[in-house]
Amino acid sequence: MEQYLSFSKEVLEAKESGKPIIALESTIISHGMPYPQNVQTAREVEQIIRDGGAVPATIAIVDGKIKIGLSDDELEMFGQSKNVAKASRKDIAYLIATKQLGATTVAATMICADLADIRIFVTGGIGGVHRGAETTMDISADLEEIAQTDVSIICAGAKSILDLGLTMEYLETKGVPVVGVGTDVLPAFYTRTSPIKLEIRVDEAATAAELLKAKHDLNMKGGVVFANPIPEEDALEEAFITSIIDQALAEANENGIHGKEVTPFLLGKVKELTEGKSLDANIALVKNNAKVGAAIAVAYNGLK
Ligand code: PSU
Ligand code: MN
Repeated sequence: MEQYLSFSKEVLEAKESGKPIIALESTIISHGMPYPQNVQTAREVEQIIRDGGAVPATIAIVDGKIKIGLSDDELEMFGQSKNVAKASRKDIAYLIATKQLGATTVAATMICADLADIRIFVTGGIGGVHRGAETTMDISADLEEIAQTDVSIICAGAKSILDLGLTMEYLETKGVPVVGVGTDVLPAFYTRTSPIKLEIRVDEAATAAELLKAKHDLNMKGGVVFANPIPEEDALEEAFITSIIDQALAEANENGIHGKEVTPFLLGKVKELTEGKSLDANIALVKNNAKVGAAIAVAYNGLK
């Protein structure tokens, strides 16, 4: 395994001293946000995690290895996104074998975090069941990964570019707990609410940590999704974002966008149509997730 994993000094020291570590993905940097906001956000998110008493480990594939913790230059390189592949589960081995740069999705970041024995992962939103999946079969590999890999995610729910109802059905079938953080309904990324009720809610990081401990002690595989709503002051107006998402979806259809290009295309389109408001919201919610994630990681570490 050492042949494939390369830890940053900061992460290595955290491992040795038993500090809580939080995984971060790199697709959000290379394919989820434009430069330079992506790099700036990545740096700020890392700092929020440090300020919260945990250690950030941004994960990516570089030069035939899985990097657990990126240097500042590497963050910059992934931010400028030249020749960086979007790496999901299916791509990892190939990108390693051919020594190409890979920005890891939620699914791939979970696999790498698991190999590095990191159990908590902060990001913006997870992939899910796309609208129209009953004919396209476009279901993100993120869902299958959450079902089988023991890494838990703090996110702001899923975006309504997806079919949220079908995404929840999929997770329910797979037995993935979706936990509302201070909420009884699934947050929809840009907005704090959706019509979908959640059956599990936590209001304290300590409760989240106890839940993770029980799951771990019971040897239950798979992750937990902590759905943490975007802060009120950063949320977008629901009717506004809904009409824009509909427009972005229509353009994706007209342009025949499919496969791994769908999510980056929609994110870019939504940003363009909202004149950057979606990007501001995205940045704010990731930072908020970092804060909450750090608190959960610290509490969980305290139970070990
Ligand atoms: N949602 C976002 N921003 C992102 C992604 C999703 O708001 O950057 C990325 C994540 O890396 C996620 C991936 O794992 O898109 C899902 O892509 P796909 O639907 O192709 O599996
Ligand atoms: Mn897909």
